[in-house]
Amino acid sequence: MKNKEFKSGFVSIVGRPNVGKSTLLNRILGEKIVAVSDKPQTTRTVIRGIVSDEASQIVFVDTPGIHAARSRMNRAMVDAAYGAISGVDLLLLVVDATAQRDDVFVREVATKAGAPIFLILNKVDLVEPKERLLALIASVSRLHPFAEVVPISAQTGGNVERLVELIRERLPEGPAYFPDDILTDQPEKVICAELVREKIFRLTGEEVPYSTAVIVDSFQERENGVIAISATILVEREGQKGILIGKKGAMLKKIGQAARGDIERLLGTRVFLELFVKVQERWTERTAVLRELGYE
Ligand SMILES: Nc1nc2c(ncn2[C@@H]2O[C@H](COP(=O)(O)OP(=O)(O)OP(=O)(O)O)[C@@H](O)[C@H]2O)c(=O)[nH]1
Ligand SMILES: [Mg+2]
Repeated sequence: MKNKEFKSGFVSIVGRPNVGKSTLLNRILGEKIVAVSDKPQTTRTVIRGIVSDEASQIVFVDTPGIHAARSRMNRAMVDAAYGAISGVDLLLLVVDATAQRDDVFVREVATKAGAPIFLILNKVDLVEPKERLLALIASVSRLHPFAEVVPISAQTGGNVERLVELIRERLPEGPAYFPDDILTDQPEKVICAELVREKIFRLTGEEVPYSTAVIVDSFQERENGVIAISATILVEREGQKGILIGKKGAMLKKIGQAARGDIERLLGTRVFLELFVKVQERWTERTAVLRELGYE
């Protein structure tokens, strides 16, 4: 039977914050389902992205960046990332080719991993001159017997197809874990909240994104095919609420428009998006809220 040769596996994408893990997942899927921003700690939870074809299914696991966490929420984020290091078939350990390399960290993850590791050198579009890349590959290869060292640009897509081929070659035989027509294990509501959160990360400054969470309260398809979404943005202080709403509501409008564009592209239908801002003091330290958000 053809079924016998079907290959499948779980592949975690791990690394320090801001190295491009979520950009890579979106690039591989060809759709934006996870938030990407130039601020560290954009990703808060583990989100799976699924790539299926006739002969295989790869379940990619995007994870929060591993960092020295202080708040309760951040500790939960890092725990989630460490949790995704084991129990998978392959690990993509992503490093930023343009940043100072953290060898201690790379070795630590390599020691904890129970699966083969591909060391992914990302952002190579920024590496000049190109000869530098060879030196980088050589030096990173000395840190651990990686199954592969793969230079890519998640942003431009450079070498990403090759990476997916290399992953497929490594997959064990196994069943399809998910239906072949779904992109992620997360409900649409969660992805919509993620896309709104991304806009907050991109459009507001320093502290605001880190005090913000988004909950989709309702998601309804109307008779005319329009999907009506209503979401609450949580912040920790009145001042942050003011910043998010902006002068005469300008900032909230900007966030809503940008998020609606992404959500419409993803769902392939017109969307009506309504946003509300609510202050909930110190929610990043409160178990009940963290649970409701799926962060703990
Ligand atoms: N030039 C360039 N920039 C990239 C590349 N990949 C990602 N970036 C940028 O790097 C920043 C961080 O990207 P993310 O995908 O959010 O990084 P992450 O590793 O998921 O970050 P956390 O979720 O915070 O752990 C964003 O500004 C991306 O646009 C790349 O290949 N080249
Ligand atoms: Mg991320």
